[in-house]
Amino acid sequence: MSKNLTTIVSSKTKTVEINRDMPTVIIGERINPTGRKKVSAALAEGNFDIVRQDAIAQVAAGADMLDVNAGVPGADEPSLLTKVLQAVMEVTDVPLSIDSNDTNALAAGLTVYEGKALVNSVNGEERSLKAVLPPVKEHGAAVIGLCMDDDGIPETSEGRLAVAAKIIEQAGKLGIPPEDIIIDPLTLTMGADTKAGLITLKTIELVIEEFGVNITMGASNISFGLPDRKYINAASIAMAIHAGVTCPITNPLVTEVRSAILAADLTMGKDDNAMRWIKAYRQRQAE
Ligand code: THG
Repeated sequence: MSKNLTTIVSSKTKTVEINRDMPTVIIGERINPTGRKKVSAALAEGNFDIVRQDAIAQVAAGADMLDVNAGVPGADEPSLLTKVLQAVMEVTDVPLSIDSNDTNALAAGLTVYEGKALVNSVNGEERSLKAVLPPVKEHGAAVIGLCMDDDGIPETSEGRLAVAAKIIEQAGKLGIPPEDIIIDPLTLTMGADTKAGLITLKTIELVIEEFGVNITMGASNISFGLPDRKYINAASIAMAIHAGVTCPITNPLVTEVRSAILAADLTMGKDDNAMRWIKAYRQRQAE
């Protein structure tokens, strides 16, 4: 039996536990200007109304955590990300994932965050490990480790496992335990390579077998460029949960996706007496 480590994240008032025996933790993906012109424009003007609405709506739809990305091209990201985080903390009490490629923005986000954050992300590049892991340790945060390094994204699952191993080892040297590392096998679109899903699923299995850590993924990436994305996202997320994903980044407002997650949890024995399934059904009926 592989290990089943528990990751704990928190807000000021709420704690979320992540492990493979518990219901899937949904990390809402929508607070992200990428591909959303209106959101980019609003953020650039310092208007956070859409962000607040996206936060409230995702939590109402079942998000257990929210991913917060403020990557507007040309903006001062450390400053913008801290403001967006503060806006989200004003309207919701779920723990947050601080999402940026800018290591200064991640560090700035950690200084305003109240609770134990999830930092999204570090990867196997020397530059990333050096810049991201020390503030994660300093703030006692958890961190997502992406399976890519200075040579890019390995094509094979074994290659991605090796990057995960390197991240876990480097973090360990700084005193960050494996419980505080959530591995992302990386999800490329099947619109470009129809073997992409299979590689991701196999990576999940290998990483769990070896380390027993929690696994996330940008679950919607898998369908970029393809039509009828919601059906692809729903089927693939259910399979990923079977493989061992415990905290996918996805859109709970898409009923097909949220239902697929609940159905997968039910099938995996993670929904006692089908209470969560029935509650979600009643909520939809009431709307
Ligand atoms: N791994 C980790 N973090 C990540 C990703 C990952 N963060 C960002 C991203 N990938 C996950 N988040 C999203 C957010 C939105 C979409 C996909 C992934 C998406 N949005 C629609 C689009 O672009 O077509 C538009 C949404 C809208 O207009 O409402 O698909 O892989 N660790």
